[in-house]
Amino acid sequence: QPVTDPTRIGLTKEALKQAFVDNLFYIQGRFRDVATANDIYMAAAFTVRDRLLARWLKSAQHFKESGARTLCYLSAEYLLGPHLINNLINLGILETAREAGEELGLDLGEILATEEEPGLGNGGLGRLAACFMDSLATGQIPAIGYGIRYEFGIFDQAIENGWQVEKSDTWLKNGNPWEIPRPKITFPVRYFGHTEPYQDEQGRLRIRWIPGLVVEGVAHDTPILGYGVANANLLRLWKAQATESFDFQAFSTGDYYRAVQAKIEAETISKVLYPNDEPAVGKELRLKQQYFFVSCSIQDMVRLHLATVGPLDTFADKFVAQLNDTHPALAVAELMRILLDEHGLAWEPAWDITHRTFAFTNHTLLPEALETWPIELFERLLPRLLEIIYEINRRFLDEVRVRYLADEARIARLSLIAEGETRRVRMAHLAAVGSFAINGVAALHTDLLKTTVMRDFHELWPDRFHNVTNGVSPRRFIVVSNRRLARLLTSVCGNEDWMRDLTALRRLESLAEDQGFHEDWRRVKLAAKDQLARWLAAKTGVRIDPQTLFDVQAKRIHEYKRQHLNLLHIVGLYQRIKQDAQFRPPPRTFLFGGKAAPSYAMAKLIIKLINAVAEVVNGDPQVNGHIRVVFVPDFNVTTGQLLYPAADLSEQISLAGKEASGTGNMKFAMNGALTIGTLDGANIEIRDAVGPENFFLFGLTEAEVRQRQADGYRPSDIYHGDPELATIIDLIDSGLFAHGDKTLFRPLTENLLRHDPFMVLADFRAYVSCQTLIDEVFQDSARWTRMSILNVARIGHFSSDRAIREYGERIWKVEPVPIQV
Ligand code: 26Q
Repeated sequence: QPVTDPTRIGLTKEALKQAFVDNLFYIQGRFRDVATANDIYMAAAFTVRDRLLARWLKSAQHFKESGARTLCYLSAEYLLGPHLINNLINLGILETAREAGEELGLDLGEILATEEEPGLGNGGLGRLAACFMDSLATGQIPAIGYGIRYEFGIFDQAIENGWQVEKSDTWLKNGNPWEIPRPKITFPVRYFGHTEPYQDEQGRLRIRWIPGLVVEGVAHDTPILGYGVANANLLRLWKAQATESFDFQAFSTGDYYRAVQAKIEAETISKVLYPNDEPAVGKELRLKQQYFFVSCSIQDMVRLHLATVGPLDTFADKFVAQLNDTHPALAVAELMRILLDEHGLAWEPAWDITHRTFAFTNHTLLPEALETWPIELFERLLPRLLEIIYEINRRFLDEVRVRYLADEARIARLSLIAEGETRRVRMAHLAAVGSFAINGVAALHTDLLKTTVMRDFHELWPDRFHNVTNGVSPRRFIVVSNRRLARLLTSVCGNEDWMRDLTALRRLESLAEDQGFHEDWRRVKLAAKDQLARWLAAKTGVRIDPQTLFDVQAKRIHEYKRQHLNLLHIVGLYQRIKQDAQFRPPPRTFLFGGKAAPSYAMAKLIIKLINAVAEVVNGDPQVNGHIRVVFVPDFNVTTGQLLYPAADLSEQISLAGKEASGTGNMKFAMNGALTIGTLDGANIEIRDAVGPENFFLFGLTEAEVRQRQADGYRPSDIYHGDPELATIIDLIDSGLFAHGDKTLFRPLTENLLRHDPFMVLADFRAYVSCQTLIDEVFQDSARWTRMSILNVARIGHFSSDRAIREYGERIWKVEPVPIQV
């Protein structure tokens, strides 16, 4: 029944104040004078949550009654960022809430800063899932996001003595007001054990899986509200708990210790996010996690279908499920298992349903990042799923055999099973075979997919391949992150429509030469730089000057992303500034941010080198007025919101062909940073959109990279042919940045000289020349400002709203279903 209590749903200042006071008393159980910062945050969050609930329940009810086709996004990661600010904006009550706070003597900024962001992801892929949830709701597409409720998300990064130190992320310690636990929505998930055949009542042969361990998944629901609409979708994350029956079994034999052990083992499954953005070898718990959330999600979809629509033959009409990389690829086998074993369907109709349900997004071309699992582990942990995968493979390879007349080499390449010393299941092949659509995340990436890792699949099924270039949420990355820019854009556009149609920013083009507007534009940028500088000083004691060029590289630390190329440039500048009194480029502040996978030694050494160079450069009075280097600790959504608006220059310098898309490139450009970048991932399309004259391009093309590699790339030749480069590398080896230790950075320099798999040295000269051009252009502040304005004016295509529209039209065939307030 419609809720009408204004204290629960009213959007006026008075209603918000009343609700806040009520919640502080009745939920937090506090009088104002003893309330902690967390009490106040919780009361504010519940005030906003109440206002989401009416919209959410109405959406759910309407979707159910109308039988709306629903997109299920299956992702092991959601890097959401703080909820409160986003929900205030989407409800359109940010300013009202600020005023309500003021009248209660509360500072909204402080309340917002109290929230612990849910860091349930590593980087790009997890953040993409969060942007997509935002855009799905905004685009009024009925959707459920399924994933894991990690008790510990991505680690908090501290820097100690220049090294990364990981601290556990305790985001739930003060409670999570955004989630609603659903203790009655639970599903059993089986592991281990064996399978056996039996005859069902109709006398048909069926398979039964007798598990060795059963764990339960409990739904935890978070409403995701769209911007400026009443639609709210569901983010359903699963938490693992021990099943009661399992406990009782051990208790009844008097084995209390074993019962408790079993409980711990069960709860371990959703305990912690794997902090790697590449598969780690053979980690049983990781495979357990993947099956855990996939099984709960598919069981939930089947339950919803049976409860609302009915017969399973229409399952793929009601639902479409997007696999966010291969992490949820087991869903293909799990849906088959449920249809075959639990609902008694024959193989062909079950496969028809399954195959019409799934679509698959690939996010990487790096062969080492393609997920495979040893058969031995698979067989032990998921015996029934392996049987099903074998049968999928048998039928698939029969098809291939007929089509290619027993071309054995091709059959081996396409097989879901990689033969070799240890046989392994290829998850990308499982996902591809089980899906009706396969997509890459940027034009170049999709082209390369078709010709490299997925070549044989593309030859087999060319029509299944699509490109959907990534996008990011303009709510999160402009409105939340950069209030001043948002206000300026609104004043130019005359209204806030650009927030849901980012291409409306084209109107800025007419102001690209306007003197007065230039001043407004620069004021906005300077204020963001100032804000970052103040935050950094308070947080780390490091002082930076907002008048300098802010050059930012913020992303996971990876050799292919080439943070060390950036460093070589910095060391080169340091050296030249010291030795040549004539050489005085415009002052720059180099900012780095990003986490390294805890087991990735080279990435950690790169962080150490950044901090080591920072220590020497910043401590040298001869140069520290010209360049400064800062490593911003704990790059996450919250710190990103400070960095993107403050950047003048965005570093997107991966080796061509390695970065599938990149999304930071879009976030920076949306905030008026100019890009120095290679022809990689979405950089290519960004450059086309903003105009090549407004983008600093350098480096080898992907084709040139392949050619150089084929010709036999010898990085030491480059070292010997470029004295400046040699000096820089020698300087790093000299111990200058390591208090005399000549060996500390050897693993890095030796790798560059001997192997240089990401061709840092090959691109060095072009990179430095491009940086020199940037120095020149930056001094012409009218020219720089014009370029910056044009970047924002032409970045509209990279909104996740556009990406979701493309998925909806080309792949999902879903339609908006508006909800009335
Ligand atoms: C897999 C198996 C076991 C453990 C961990 C993983 C794992 C986890 C996370 C593998 C990969 C990831 C994350 C990958 C990722 O973030 N990829 C990025 O996706 C972005 C969104 O499409 C792209 O923009 C980036 O180019 C891509 O690198």
